[in-house]
Amino acid sequence: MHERSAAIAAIATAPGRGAVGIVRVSGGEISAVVQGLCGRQLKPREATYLAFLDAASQPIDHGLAIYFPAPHSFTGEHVLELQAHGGPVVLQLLLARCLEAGAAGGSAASPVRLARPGEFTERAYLNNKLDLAQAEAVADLIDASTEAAARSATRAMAGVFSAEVQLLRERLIEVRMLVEAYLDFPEEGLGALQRQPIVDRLAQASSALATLRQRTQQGALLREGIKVVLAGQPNVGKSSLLNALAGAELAIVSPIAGTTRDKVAQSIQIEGVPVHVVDTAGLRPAHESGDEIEKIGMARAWGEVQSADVVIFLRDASRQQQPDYSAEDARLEGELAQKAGKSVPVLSVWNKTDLAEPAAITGIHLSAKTGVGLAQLRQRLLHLAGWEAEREDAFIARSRHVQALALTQQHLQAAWVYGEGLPDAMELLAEELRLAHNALGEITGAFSADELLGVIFSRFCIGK
Ligand SMILES: Nc1nc2c(ncn2[C@@H]2O[C@H](COP(=O)(O)OP(=O)(O)OP(=O)(O)O)[C@@H](O)[C@H]2O)c(=O)[nH]1
Ligand SMILES: [Mg+2]
Repeated sequence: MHERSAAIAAIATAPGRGAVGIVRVSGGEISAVVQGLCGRQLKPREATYLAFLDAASQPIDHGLAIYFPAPHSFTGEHVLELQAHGGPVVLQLLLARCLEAGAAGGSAASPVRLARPGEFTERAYLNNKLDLAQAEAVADLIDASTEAAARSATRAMAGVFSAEVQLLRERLIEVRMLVEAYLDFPEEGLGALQRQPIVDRLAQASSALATLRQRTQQGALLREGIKVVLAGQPNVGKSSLLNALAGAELAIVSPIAGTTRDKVAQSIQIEGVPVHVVDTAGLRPAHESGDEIEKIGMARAWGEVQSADVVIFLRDASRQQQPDYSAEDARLEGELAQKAGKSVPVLSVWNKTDLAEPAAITGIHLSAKTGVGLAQLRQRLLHLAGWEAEREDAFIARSRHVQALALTQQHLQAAWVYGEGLPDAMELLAEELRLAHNALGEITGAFSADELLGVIFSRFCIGK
């Protein structure tokens, strides 16, 4: 029997106790499980209150059973859903009973095994109930840590994202049709009349892609958030700033230089965007650094800087007049810019402005103690992350999608260049379009060469 047609079973609700717990079975033939557990066959899609029976026909629990015959179920297969009391033991008993009843069904029935993680959704994808992007959105909705993330996951799950991707693919297919037709029938030549539609459609596809990329990037931001690393000399107030941003006393604050030795991380959210803030050990020149632990702490701090999306370079406004302090600050600023990733912004932030006004006008001025300037810092972080608050149409997305769209754009740009040199570069243009089309197809998992052929043959009168 094919591996995929085996029935699978799992507890669908979260572990622990709850008022209700659900066991779900999905597979090719599950009537033995229905019979074994419910003592009869069930009407489709109707909740029936009954006793869930063990092998000796004794009740394990009472609850609701619903049978969804294929293809009208989440997975597209026959599905049995048992809603029982939500205790871990009772749910384990029910699950074990489902496996047993499947095995007892004889050769006519599918054997039932435990489902792998995500396997119900995987089957929904394989049975064309969802495409890849929608399947991912199911997981994203469950994992969503903010309301905005949940709303954009719902949009993606409903297929809005996939539909946009599909629209763009159709535009590419149209250009490809024109190009491939020329390649197949070059003797007919490419006059101005035929060049223009190709160029026009390329332009349309490029601009649609640009919009889609923006919306997707916003969605990736909502899902993955950004990592902000607090770096600076000892005692400038990094731990105080972490605590102020988090609104909780997470890291130890003291006037002793070198208080923080290890990194302290906390996730906060700003307007629904997850921001992972990392407080680090104060940085001093290597020849000055104290004991072994402090050296390890500083090495970790540099490690964090290297993987940051944004670095906050925190400076002490009350010490700016001290030559030693400001010389070290200038050196550190250079080293941070060098060690942070190439496109990673290093944001200069002056702290302790309640004690002294910073001489520098640039950068953000704040006081972790009084809270002045915190709101401005939050906005600045969102801005640096590329967040556009007014955009309400973000799609929850993964870096996989963002990368696929970036790749599509690269190929479209190359295609554009070849488009300038038509008709000589026709074959190169065709190849770039094919690559762009493939890259896009990876998002929904829809790519197949046959699809393009099908469209070409159905729309073109090839037998002329
Ligand atoms: N007046 C004033 N004092 C502050 C402010 N922020 C921090 N401090 C004080 O500065 C001292 C050092 O603060 P921390 O937050 O421990 O500094 P840090 O940068 O984490 O120091 P290390 O962990 O040693 O690198 C403490 O005594 C804080 O109370 C501020 O905005 N205003
Ligand atoms: Mg500290």
